Amino acid sequence: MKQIFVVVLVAFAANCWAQNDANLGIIPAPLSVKKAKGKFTINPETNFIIDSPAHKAVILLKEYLRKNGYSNGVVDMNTMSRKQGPIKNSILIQTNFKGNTAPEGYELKATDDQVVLNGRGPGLFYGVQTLIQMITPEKMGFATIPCGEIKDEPRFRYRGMHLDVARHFFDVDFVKKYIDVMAMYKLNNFHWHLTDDQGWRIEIKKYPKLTAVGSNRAQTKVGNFSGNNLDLYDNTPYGGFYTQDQIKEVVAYAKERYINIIPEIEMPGHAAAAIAAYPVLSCDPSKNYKVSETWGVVTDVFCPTDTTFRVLFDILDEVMDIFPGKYIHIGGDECPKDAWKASTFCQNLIARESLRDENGLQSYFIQKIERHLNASGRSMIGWDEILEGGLAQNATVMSWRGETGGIAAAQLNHDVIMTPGSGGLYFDHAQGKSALEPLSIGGNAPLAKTYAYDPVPAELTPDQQKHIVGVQANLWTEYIATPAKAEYMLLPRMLALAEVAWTPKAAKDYDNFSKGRIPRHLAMLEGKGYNYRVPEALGVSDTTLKGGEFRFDLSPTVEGGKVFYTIDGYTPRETDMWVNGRLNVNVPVGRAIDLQTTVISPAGKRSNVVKTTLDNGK
Ligand code: TNX
Repeated sequence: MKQIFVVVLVAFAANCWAQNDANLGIIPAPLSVKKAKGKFTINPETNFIIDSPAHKAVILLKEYLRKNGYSNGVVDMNTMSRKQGPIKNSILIQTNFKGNTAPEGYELKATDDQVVLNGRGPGLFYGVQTLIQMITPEKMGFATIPCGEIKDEPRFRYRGMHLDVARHFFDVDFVKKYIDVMAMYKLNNFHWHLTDDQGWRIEIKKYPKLTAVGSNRAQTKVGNFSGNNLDLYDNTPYGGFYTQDQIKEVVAYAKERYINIIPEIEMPGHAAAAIAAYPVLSCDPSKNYKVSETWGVVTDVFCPTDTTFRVLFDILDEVMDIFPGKYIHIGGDECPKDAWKASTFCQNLIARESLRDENGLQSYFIQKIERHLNASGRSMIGWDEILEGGLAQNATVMSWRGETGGIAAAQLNHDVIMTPGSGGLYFDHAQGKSALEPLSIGGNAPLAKTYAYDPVPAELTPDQQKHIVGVQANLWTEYIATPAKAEYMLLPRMLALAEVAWTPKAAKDYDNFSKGRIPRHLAMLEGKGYNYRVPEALGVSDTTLKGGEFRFDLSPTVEGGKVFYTIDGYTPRETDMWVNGRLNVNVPVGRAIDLQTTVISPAGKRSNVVKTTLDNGK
């Protein structure tokens, strides 16, 4: 039998890495990148010269330098005697420059002598994020930055990431960590899903039972709620909520990172936790209600009575007091009409207000809420069901059931945020073959699918297209009970979302993203303590190849990781041979061999195994 042998081992040369990449290693890829020869070296004498020492971007940069052991001077330009010419061996960061950049844009130029970064407000902050991504650490106190010129600004003004803390609760530290990684990738809106059937997670001072009762469920469904074991529960109480002080702290933390928070208070559906606390909010207060213990859509919904509106207005007033942003999300999705159909009150209301039917009543509900928000100078966002029965006046629509709702809303001149599950933006969907992935809700959204999404539908006219203000991915947490799993589902897909939201369509390139830039970023995220899904080895796929002599070019999807392989039928692991580079496999005539590969990261995280059958006429 012929031997299987390894021809070349290509180690990853980390320090020339970013230089070789067309996008200088940056995610999301900038609007324009002009590479140049050479690199700027940061050494202990390099000064950071800054015209705005109190700017949030500067605070972030100082934090980065401190955490990474750099002791460089950070000099206030205003205190310098002469401010002329390029000052050698410096990184000049300025917000008071003469020139035009877009509101969130920046320009960065790196030569051998100097790095200059210009931007205003969030633009400077994003410029610093780019600069940090370009820094490749060398020996202690030294680092390099590849030479080149970047001009950058985002494609969309709304770049959102959602987190459901109702189905499972995530504490303040985790939420901050989530906000940190959003900021690193230039996302600017955090959609905080604070209430749902399974839990009410925000303190409301006027209605303490919302959290005293509504934040606790008696137990939780085990496994997939539409699968087997329908009657299996964990028999363990579950709860958690944020105080208003904690929320204020998170709002301030996000603001430091140019991230706006959009709170979501669900109505009229997904309200079982609130109704369990205050049954008077339902159409039949005599019934027994409990905080939901399983998933799906429940029929306990708010009843459109005066009492309900008074309570909801009070709740929204407290919400508006602690969330200063323009937008308040009121849910609006998945509201079954059973309770309204059975209610004499609702039927009389429909008749009195000359509403078409229960869908008309839903619109009546939402429009009343919208007027209340508008009267306080805020704008309403709702899921696309708010279109049913007539759209509220100024509402922004989040299109989640495909793009149909978003298209209809844009045609009616409403602003739209695209977030379709069918577009790979539901990060509760699996990222690979479901048998190899942790429990998920169903649906498949691999990295490539998220990356390929384009938020602007071709059927809209150019004017209507302007109403597509941005894009968002959602992390629903029915099946995500731990921070480790939340991060696994988030990363690296959030990096693809960032590129969908930021990078011009023409500059997107999945090959460059997934092979050229992702490996370095995953290593960096690992170093910062994030969990993530390790993508399968590059250079192989789950398929059958015919022939006798095979050559593979294998590379790991995490920089510093290794591709381990077997040809003996066993699952590859860290005890096996590894190869980063060329692998030649010869298969004797009449035999078939399975080449199985797995990537193992520097910290020991592993990818799913890829099995490639090499068939020489068996
Ligand atoms: C639909 S998206 C929902 C959520 C679920 C999600 C699961 C939306 C507006 N409603 O309540 O968590 O599907 O993927």
